[in-house]
Amino acid sequence: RIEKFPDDFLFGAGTSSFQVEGGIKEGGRGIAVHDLKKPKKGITDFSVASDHYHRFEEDIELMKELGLNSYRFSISWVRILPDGKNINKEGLDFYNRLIQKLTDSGIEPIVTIYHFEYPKALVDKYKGWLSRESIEDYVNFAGILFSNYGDRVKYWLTINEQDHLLKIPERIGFPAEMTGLEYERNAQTANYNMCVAAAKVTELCHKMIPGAKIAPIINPMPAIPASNLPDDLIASMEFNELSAYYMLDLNCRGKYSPVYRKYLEDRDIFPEINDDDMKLMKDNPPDFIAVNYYMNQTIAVSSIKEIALRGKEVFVSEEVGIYKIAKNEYIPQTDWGWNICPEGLKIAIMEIYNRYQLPMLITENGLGAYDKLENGEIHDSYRIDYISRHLSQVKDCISLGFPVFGYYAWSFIDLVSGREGMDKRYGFVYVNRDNDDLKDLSRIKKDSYYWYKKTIAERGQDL
Ligand code: BGP
Repeated sequence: RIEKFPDDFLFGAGTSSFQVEGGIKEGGRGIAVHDLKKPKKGITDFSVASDHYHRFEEDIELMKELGLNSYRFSISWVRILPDGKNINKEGLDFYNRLIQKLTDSGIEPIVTIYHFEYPKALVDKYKGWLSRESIEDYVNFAGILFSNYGDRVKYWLTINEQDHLLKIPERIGFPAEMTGLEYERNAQTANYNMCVAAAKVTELCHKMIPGAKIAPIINPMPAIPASNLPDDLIASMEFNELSAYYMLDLNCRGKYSPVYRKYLEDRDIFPEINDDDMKLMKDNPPDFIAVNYYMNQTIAVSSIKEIALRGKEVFVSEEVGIYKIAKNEYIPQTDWGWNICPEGLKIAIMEIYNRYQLPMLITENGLGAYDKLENGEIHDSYRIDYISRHLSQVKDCISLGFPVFGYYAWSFIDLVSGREGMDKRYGFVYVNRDNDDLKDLSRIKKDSYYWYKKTIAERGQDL
């Protein structure tokens, strides 16, 4: 087993624009579809978030002190193109200053082009990803980023977690009334359009930025069979096919896998495809695969013989007649019911590499928890435990020869969680605010911040 992580290993942490920036009405920013979603009672919206829009310089100083050699963030589509078409110079300037400050600080920027922030203007205009016109608008957006930042940004990520994005209607601008089979069919069209768009952007990136590397981002939840019943193993394999690989197969091979194709055809929801698009995807595979890993699933066969629609609940979807989620006495859960299974990260790395033979970057992994501020300190030993156990699995994979070249904890700083606001915190740096009280928004280093600093400095020798 290797003693330390390699010298060029990227030790990073990440955020996404709408979850961390705030300032949603500033700098000429337009409206993104999720801005319109009303949060649950008592949960904050994204209007102030962690105020990174005003404090990014202070935040980058904290990254530098921590010793991060890379930082993953996303660029808000609606800051750059508020109406989806016309460039907003203030938005360009903001990210220009951010990227400059990172590179001046010796921190490698890695940019997610599209992390859940879709312009409302494009939904109003042509129903967003349901229309083929969406492809050109995404390519146009990416091209603007490549020409403005390609001199300093070498690593690009196309679409954050397309596999999960498609299950969250408000993030793709589908109307709430759209449900059932109609939703499923439209989600397949959106998925296909996104894959074509990602292939075009991959091609463009290689043309515009020599030496740049670009990847799709997947959030796999590798399945463990619930028992030694062979049918549970088959159900687990089908779960992986239907929930994760369908997207990567298009991105990396320009193909629908047989299981996925059959699944769609049985439901009469296979999208309209054409040979030129499939060829485009096949000819423009990514340079690596970005993996966001939070949890595994334990899967049992579902014996009810009927065709059901996929559930709308993002993380516990079941397919009646194919698979169901089972309990696992060996796997504890977070306060939000997410399985904690570091070995699942190793399983994901091994399976993805064996299927695609591409290098991998772990672009998200972290623990959402209720943190308690006590006398100006946050003792988050639970987060240290979670991250160290996952990083240790990454070290194991590298020792075995799997090409993983970086790890980004989620998140660098506390930010607004997708659905739980500021209650569910992920950062190494605490932001002094609650859901309903902005307090002073000051930054406080948690115990995990000091732990990660030491781990990076020693290149993970204690893991
Ligand atoms: C990933 C997203 C992130 C982040 C994370 C944690 O799916 O890419 O943006 O939100 O999950 O999820 P949550 O905030 O719901 O706990």
